[in-house]
Amino acid sequence: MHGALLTGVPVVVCSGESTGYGDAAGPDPGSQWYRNLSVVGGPQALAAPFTKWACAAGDVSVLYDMVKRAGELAVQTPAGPTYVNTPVEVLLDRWQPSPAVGPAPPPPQTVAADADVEAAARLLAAARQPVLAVESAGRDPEGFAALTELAELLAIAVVEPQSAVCANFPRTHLLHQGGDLGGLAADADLVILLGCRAPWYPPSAKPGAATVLVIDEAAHRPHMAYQVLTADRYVSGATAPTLRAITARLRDLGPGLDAEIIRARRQRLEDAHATADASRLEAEQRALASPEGPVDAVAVTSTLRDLLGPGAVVVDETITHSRGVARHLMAGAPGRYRYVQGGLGQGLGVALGVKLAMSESGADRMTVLTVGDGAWLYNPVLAGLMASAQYGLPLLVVVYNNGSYLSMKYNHVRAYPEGAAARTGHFLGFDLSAQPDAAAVATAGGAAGFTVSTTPQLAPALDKAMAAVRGGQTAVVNVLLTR
Ligand SMILES: Cc1ncc(C[n+]2csc(CCOP(=O)(O)OP(=O)(O)O)c2C)c(N)n1
Repeated sequence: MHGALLTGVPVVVCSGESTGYGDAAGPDPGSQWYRNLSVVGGPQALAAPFTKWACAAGDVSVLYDMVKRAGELAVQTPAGPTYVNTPVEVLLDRWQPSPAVGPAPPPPQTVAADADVEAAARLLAAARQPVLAVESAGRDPEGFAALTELAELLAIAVVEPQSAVCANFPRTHLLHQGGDLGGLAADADLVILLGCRAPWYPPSAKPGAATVLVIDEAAHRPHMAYQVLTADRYVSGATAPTLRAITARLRDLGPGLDAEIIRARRQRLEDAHATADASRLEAEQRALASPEGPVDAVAVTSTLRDLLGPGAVVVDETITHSRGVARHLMAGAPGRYRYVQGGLGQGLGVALGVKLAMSESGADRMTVLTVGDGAWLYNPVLAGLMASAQYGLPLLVVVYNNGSYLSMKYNHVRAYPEGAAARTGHFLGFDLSAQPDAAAVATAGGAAGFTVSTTPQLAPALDKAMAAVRGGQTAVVNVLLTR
C-alpha cells in the first residue's frame, strides 16, 4: 500500500475483521479473532498512514457504496490507494441492492487555468536555457507523447532524475540529457519540474538561480511529511492536457519565439547527448568484452535490452545498479520501464501485478523483474513463484547478484569514512554469502533456474530463460556480478 501511495497508483484494498466475539446470537466468526486478530481502532487505523482514505463499513447497507466510492476516491487526483475494512459480520449480513448499483463514471479531469497556462508559456518562451525534470508524466502514454511534443518544439533539455518512477521521455531522444539534474540546473535560467516529488536533496542542493516552474496535477503530495519544491510558479492540471495547452499557446506565440536561440540550443543538446551515448556504448563494449567471470552489471542490462523485444516491460528493484539499469535499458516508449518505490521486497508482487494487468487488457507482453540479490531476499519468493504458476503469470527475473547488501557498505563508509567498519573491513549487515542458490530455489518453486558466472554465458542463458517464459514458465537468471 505504501508503494502504491508513493507512486500514485489507484487501488482499493479490502480486508476483514470481526467484532462479534461476544455471546450474541448469529454466526460465530471463530475464536481466533478474539484471541489473535483484533486491532484496537480497527485495521483502518493501521492502513490510514499508507492510504488516501481508510474507513470501516459498519453495516451491510453502506458496504456497496463505500467500496464504490473508495474506487472513485482512489482514481481521483492525487491517485492512490484507499482501504475499506469489511468486517465478517457485515459480509455475512443480508444485503438489499443499493440504488447506485452499476459502474462508476470515469474520474473528472482537472484542467489548468488559462492564466496559468499563459504564464507557463511566457516563461518557457523567454527562457534561454530551460531544463525539465520529470518523474512520472509517462505513466500515461498521452503524457509521454505530450512531453515529447513540448520538448521538441522548444528544444528543452529533459532529465529523468533518480527519483523517476517510470519511462517518461525516450532515452534514445537527442534531447534526453540523462539522470543528473544538478549540472544542467546550475546553468539554467528556467527549471521545469514536471510531476516531480523531490527534485533536490537537501533543498539547499538546488543549484543556480533559475526560476522554477512546477507543472503537476497535485504538486504537494499530501502523504509527504516534508517536501521542498522551491517553486516560483505552479500550473496544476492533468499532465497531458496541461502540456498540450502550453504547447498550443507556444505555437500561438510562434513568431515571438527566437528560432535562432532554439536552433543553437537544440544543436548543443544533441551534441551533449551524442557524447554521453558514445561513452555509454564504450562502457557496454568494455563490459561485454570480459571473457572471464564475474559479470559486469552493464553487460547484463545491455544484453537484456538487446534480447528483449520492443514490447517487453521491465520492473526494476535494483539498488546500486538502478542508475545503470535506467541508463543502459534505454527505454524508448511509455510502459517500458518502471522503478519500484518504497521498502524493499515489493518487486515480485509489482511485476506479477503488471503482468496480470497487461494480460487482462489483452497485451501479452514479456514482463521482466531486475532485482538485487538483497532485494530478492526481501521478496516473498516462494509465494510469488507459486502465484506466478497458479495464475499463469510467467516472469523473467534477473538477479543482479553481488553477494551483498552493497548499498549498506556505501552508507557505512559515507557516514564513518574512518570508522571501525572501514578500519577492520567488517561491515555489519553487508555479507550475503550465505544466501540460498537463487536458481535452485526457482527450480524448487516450479520455475526455470539459471546461474550465470561469466559474460559469455549471459546471452545464451537469457535466451533460454526467455524461451521458458514464452512457454508460460517463470525463469530466474542469477547473474554473479563483479560488484
Ligand atoms: C524493507 C526495507 N528494509 C531495509 C531497507 C534498506 N536497504 C536499502 S538498500 C538495501 C540493500 C539492498 O541490497 P541489494 O538488493 O543486494 O542491492 P545492492 O545494495 O547490493 O546494490 C537495504 C537493506 C529497505 N530499503 N527496505
